[in-house]
Amino acid sequence: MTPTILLLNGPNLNLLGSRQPEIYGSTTLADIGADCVRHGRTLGLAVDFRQSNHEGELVDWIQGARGTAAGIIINPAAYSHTSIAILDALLAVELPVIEVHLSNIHQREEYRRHSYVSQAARGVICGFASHGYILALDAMKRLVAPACPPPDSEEA
Ligand code: CA2
Repeated sequence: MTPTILLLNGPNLNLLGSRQPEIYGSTTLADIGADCVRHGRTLGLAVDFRQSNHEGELVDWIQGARGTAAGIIINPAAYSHTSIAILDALLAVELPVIEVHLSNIHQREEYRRHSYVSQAARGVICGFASHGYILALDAMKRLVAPACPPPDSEEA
């Protein structure tokens, strides 16, 4: 069975491509989602790509991943720096978690340099713009199905 990766995006990321392109680039979230689904397919992973502006909805989705997803990739956006609720949900779900940020949060304002979510993450990728999501999928593939070839490979 194809493992599913839940890929979550936090508040305001729905605005990508429309404002602040000097920080976040000109790619829209829909473009990133389509790239992730396509790249996931080449890795033999199904990608369930979602965005919410609501902390509780993100917590509900993380809780719902138990038994349905093989791993979680999350760009928690501003909730990275504030949300113990999202941290607790990620710790409770007991799945591999990778945190992604478009920008290099360590090069920015002091308040962005700490992420609560990082405590639940196997790894953190930041500063590579939308390519960070692709890097996270490659890393997740190794965590969830290291020996499993993609569907179109000769070994499949
Ligand atoms: O670099 C990232 O991916 C961030 O998670 C983005 C968050 C920010 O709060 C984090 O510190 C770092 C902000 C997402 C807001 O995205 C916008 C996109 C376009 C226009 C306005 C906001």
